[in-house]
Amino acid sequence: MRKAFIFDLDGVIVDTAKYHFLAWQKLAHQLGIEFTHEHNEGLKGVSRVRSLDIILELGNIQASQEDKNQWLVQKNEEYLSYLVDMDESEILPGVLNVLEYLKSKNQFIALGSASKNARPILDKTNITHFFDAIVDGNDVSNAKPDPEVFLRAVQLVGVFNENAVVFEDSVAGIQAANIANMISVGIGDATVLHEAKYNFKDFTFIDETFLSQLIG
Ligand code: B16
Ligand code: MG
Repeated sequence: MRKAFIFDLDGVIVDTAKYHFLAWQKLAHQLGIEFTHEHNEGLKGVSRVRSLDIILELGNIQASQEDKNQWLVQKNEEYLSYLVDMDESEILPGVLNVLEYLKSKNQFIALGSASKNARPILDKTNITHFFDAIVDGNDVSNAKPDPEVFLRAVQLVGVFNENAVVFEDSVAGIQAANIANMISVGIGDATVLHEAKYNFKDFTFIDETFLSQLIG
């Protein structure tokens, strides 16, 4: 039976958190708000709109919707400027091997990301062809830990939830996978992602034995 392997994007396939950080930090400084790497950790997997609200709360700033919209556009333009030269070299270690192995075993591969910039990132890194389904921030209305993004992905490939595996680097994403009764695999710090069923520091630690067990 074919299973579905759902990949988060930012922090799992590519390390775009560093670009989100630079773009949010620039906006925060402009608004007189201190914004550190630690603050940025709390924005992983969080939608763009919610991220801005969190930053404004840090600075105790109340703003009109018009101002917020303008800042969201500004932040995204700054973020996109870091992606101009993006290519395959930004794919995180071990990811391509796992994608190729799953493809060779005829498994469904899907993307489940909160980012509205997911498709151009997959194109720039030249991996769009691996994906049977792509669900991103443009397709869902409920942010992780709501499982909507992963539920859409399994619907698109026609697989039951319990036959789906989710690779995630955010706590909210792991919770979303668990709520949906999918197999959650944390990528990153196992202490932070302790709610995941399995944990790996990165994809270089995921071997074919583990993957073939999941495939069953
Ligand atoms: P964008 P993921 C998430 O992507 C990021 O982790 C999060 O930091 C970002 O704010 C969010 O996408 C929205 O991204 O501004 O590009 O729409 O981890 O769910 O792939
Ligand atoms: Mg992520």
